[in-house]
Amino acid sequence: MKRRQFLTLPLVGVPFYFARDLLGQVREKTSNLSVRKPVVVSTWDSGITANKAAWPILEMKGSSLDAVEAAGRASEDEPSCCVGLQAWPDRDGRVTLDASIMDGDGGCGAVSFLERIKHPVSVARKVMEMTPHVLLSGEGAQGFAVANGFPLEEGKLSPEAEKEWKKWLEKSQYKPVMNIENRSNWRPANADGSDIPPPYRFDDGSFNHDTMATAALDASGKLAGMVTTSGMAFKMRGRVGDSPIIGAGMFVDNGAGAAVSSGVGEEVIRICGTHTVVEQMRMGRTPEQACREAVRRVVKRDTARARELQVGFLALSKKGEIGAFSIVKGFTFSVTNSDWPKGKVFESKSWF
Ligand code: SD4
Repeated sequence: MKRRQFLTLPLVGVPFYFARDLLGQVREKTSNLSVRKPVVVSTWDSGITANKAAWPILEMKGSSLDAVEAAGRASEDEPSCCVGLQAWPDRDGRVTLDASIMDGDGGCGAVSFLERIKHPVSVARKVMEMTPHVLLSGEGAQGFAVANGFPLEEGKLSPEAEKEWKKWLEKSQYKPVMNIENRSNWRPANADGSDIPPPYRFDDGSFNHDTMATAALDASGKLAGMVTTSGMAFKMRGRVGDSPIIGAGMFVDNGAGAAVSSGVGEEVIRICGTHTVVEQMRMGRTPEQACREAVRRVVKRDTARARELQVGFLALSKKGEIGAFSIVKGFTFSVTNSDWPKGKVFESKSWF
């Protein structure tokens, strides 16, 4: 498709509606967003901020890798429950960060269980560019970061995080909050929204958000992706989610497309989520169909349990098609390109 178009393909009545796709499965009614490149897409409506940092780079014909790193850094700078050093801690009261970055030629780097470093996404890029490794973890990742000039921060919880952690300690119950990251999900009782409590809003009234993941396609047709997160709030100490696992939280291949995920990482790791999505695109599925297939695999494993959790996949094909799919309603994503220089938010379809 040459121009940006939002296509909700009304497949009823189309001769191939009941046709089987390349993988032999019945095609579902689907939608597809095809946009002009360069383009950047990020998870959630807070992705608008991430995209805002990436867009000037892409607009100036910069690389998708630089663009996604800038997006990650912007998210890490923004106070939130779930990204960067101001985020909520693990159950021992320590903030541990996971991040990954990947170009479309197999270059990738990641960090997990990283403490007291402000920009994990940039450390991940250094791992990619300066080491023979893909993933550095914990103390070793921190030492590598410091050796490469990243300041060692204080390691103190933000006031908001401390408050939430203490509240959590009263019950010590681990239950991920569904769609915590989605601003548009909040339904204030007061017209001005002032009654929405933390974790949805901070005391200054600004909104909270969660794991940020970005994919970009640059002017030269190259793809890149990144994810940055503090992982699940109040997780067991040492827990690592999908975000720094290449092929789980994020995967990119210039020959097919890029995919990122947000939600309960354990479910994503089990099915190699984003690798699944990219391989589905390679076999001819649209980004949305590809994301749906990954969601289907999560749901199939334990349907009753799946209703209680959220996993969302977001994909960008090498041709500039965008699609997403989630388990439950409420997964949104932000798109920025020359048609939407300030970004536009879409909601994905969901299984339930
Ligand atoms: C994790 N996938 O650590 C991350 C958390 C997340 O929206 O994405 N939350 O499992």
